[in-house]
This record gives sequence, C-alpha cells and structure tokens, in this order.
Amino acid sequence: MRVLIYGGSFNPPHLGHIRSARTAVEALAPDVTLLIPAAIPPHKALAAETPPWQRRFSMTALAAGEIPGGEASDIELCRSGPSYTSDTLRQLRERYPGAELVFLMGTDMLLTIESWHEPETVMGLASLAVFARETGREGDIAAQAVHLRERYGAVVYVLEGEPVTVSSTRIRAMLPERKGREYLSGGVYAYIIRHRLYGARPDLDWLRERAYACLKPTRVEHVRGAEAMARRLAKRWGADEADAAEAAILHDCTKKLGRDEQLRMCEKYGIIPDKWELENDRLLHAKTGAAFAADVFGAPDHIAAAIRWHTTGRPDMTALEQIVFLADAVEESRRPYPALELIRRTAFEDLDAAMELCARRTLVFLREQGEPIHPDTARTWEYYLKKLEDKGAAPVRWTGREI
Ligand code: DGI
Ligand code: FE
Ligand code: FE
Repeated sequence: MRVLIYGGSFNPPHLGHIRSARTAVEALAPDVTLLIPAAIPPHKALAAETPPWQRRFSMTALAAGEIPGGEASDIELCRSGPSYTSDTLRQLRERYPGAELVFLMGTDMLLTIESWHEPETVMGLASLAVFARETGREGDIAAQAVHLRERYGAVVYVLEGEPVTVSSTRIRAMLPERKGREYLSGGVYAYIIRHRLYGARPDLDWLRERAYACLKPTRVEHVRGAEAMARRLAKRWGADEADAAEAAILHDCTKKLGRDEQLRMCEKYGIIPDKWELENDRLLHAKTGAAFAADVFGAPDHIAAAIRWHTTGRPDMTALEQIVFLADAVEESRRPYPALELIRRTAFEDLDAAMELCARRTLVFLREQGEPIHPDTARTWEYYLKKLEDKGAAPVRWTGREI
C-alpha cells in the first residue's frame, strides 16, 4: 500500500494544489492521498486573515474531492503545538503499518529539509516526492536528492509537472477585488463566497449565473434591467457600481417561491412575518431574499439591506438602498405604468424626490387596487415628503390622482 501525503496551509487550497496532487497521483498511483492542513505551520505564521481551522479543513475536503483517492485529514488540526511533519508521519505510520508513506513537497521544501524538525525521522518514515517546480532548478534538486539519499538513506521521487504559478497569498489579495475565481475549484470558490472568507466578494459573472438559476425565466430580463439601471444610478450618484450591481442581481432571488416555501424560509432564517406579509406573501420576498443572499451568496450587511428594503422602502435609506429600490421600479424592461418615465428622470436628478414620487405612486396604485398598504411603504413616503419640505424643495408634480 502507498499513501501519498500532501501537507500545507491550504489557506485556501487552489487549483495549483489540485493540479500538483493529480500529477503526483498519476505518477505514483497511491492507494490514498491525504491532504493535511497544518494547524500551526512551523516554517511560517498563518496570515492574519486566516479563517477558523474548521473552515480551512472544509475547503481542503472540497479540494480533495477533486483528486482521485483524495481525502482531507485533520490529523494536524487535532494536535496542539507546531505542526511538525515528523509527528504527523509517526501517527500515520501507526495508522498505516507496512504502507509506503510518500510525502509530497515543493522544491524549496526539499532544498531546506535538513533545517526541519527531526529531518532524519521524516526521511526514515517517508519517501519524498518533489516537483521540479521552479524551472531551472532541476540541477539543484538532482544534487540534493543524491545528497539526501547518501546521508539519510532517503527515497526521493522527482516528478515532472507544470510549475505552479499561483500562490494562496496572491489569491487572498484578489478575492476582495471580486477576482481570483479562475485559480480555485468551483466548490472551494462557492464555499469562500458563502462564508465571506478572506473578505471575498463574488465575481459578478459567477453571481449572475447562480442568481439567475433562482429566477423564473421570465424574470431574468427584469433583473438584467435592474442591474443596468442600478449601475447607471450608482455612477450618477457616486455609489459603488459593483455593490449596486450585486444587490440588483440578487434583489428578487426568492421571488418565485410560493407562500409555503416563503414561510419555510422564514422559519429557517428566523424571520417573523408581520400581518401584512401574512396577508400578501408577495411582500415576503424582500426579507427572505436578503436572508438567502446573505446565507448562500455571502451578501454583506449593506447589500442585504438593499435587498431587504427594495419593495417597501424605509425612512432614511442609504444611497445604495435608494438606488436598488429605484432601479427595480424604473428599469428599462418594466411594463409601463403611470409616472414611470417621470420617476426614472427624477432618479437622475434628485434621489430623495424620486423616492417620494415612487412611494407616492405605489400608495396611489395600492389604494386603487384596494390592496392593504404596508406601514413601511407609508412611512417611506412620509419621510421623503418631509425631507423635501425640510430642504425647501417641492415634491415633483405628477398629474396622477394625488394621495
Ligand atoms: O419584485 P418586483 O415585482 O420586481 O418588485 P417589488 O419587489 O417592488 O414588488 C412590487 C409589488 O409589491 C407590487 O405588486 C406592489 C407590491 N407592494 C409594494 N408595496 C406594497 C405592496 N403591496 C402591498 N400590499 N402593500 C405595500 O405597501
Ligand atoms: Fe422584488
Ligand atoms: Fe424586482
């Protein structure tokens, strides 16, 4: 039996790790490949923004799923103190008596192995497998292999493979910029986004694909329109365009769920529907959408709030909340309704005036339909009407029936 052992910080595990492990599996045909995240790497401190070890373990398990015979092992996470390879190999020797243990490492690790804790134990318990990772260092590796063989009786396998050109450090720096997805497996990327690890924000192409899958096909055009309008408004008002796009992409993500599913979601997320929402479950998608977006797509508070308030509005909204509320109401594919053009124009001239007008229009519409008015909708209108008064600005004249 042969056990391939791949240790590392896996912070996060990336396609370079997966590719290296696959190449090693092809070359060495092990029976099992263990990916072992280090609890406390002896040679370097974990980065400051390192997530809790359970998260690193879960990501490593997802990455291991991409490797034939791959498994994540918590052997080092369960031990206290520095994660010395010699200790790990001793434990694995007991767990797999008689097996050949092969320890997979990078070039630089092979060249410095003599400075490790108990190097003779490491090389006595395991064979070493190394990638000729840095091009041009093949000579150094060959010389080191001979030296280790002579001095320690080490068995060294030198593997051919593409150099790994990406580092976890670089990926961590890219994730908050909505970048880096191409260096991660789909499962690991979704996990990082969902749990907001490393301050990651979703790549918007990725998010669109995922969010559209939650929509009725007939609603996709509306959400595309809302994103385009939210971007234009964000540009106009100096708000973050990507944040506006993210909120718009997600704003109706639970809209298609029926009453029973809405209520199930409320239960799951600890939302207590009020009596207006119980009467008219169409109102619930704002609350459930915000909770779902935060849970599944890692939406941070300010994005979740824009989703939360997109249907009724609320007094004293942030610019982002106003932008998403108005983009939803005036996006280009909206079926025409009275005052649509006027609200759209106003949204580019004065956000507060557009809020007042849009809320007023909704109140008129609801009254005509004989629909109950949610108090948040009424409060939104009252707040923006007063705000305009305080500014000394007149509300936009609209010839529809006044409220
Ligand atoms: O989800 P969308 O259709 O894109 O847009 P939305 O989230 O703004 O929902 C609009 C619906 O919500 C529309 O049919 C009117 C309704 N609505 C908005 N405010 C209230 C309301 N319904 C009631 N009963 N009471 C409200 O205060
Ligand atoms: Fe909506
Ligand atoms: Fe909408």
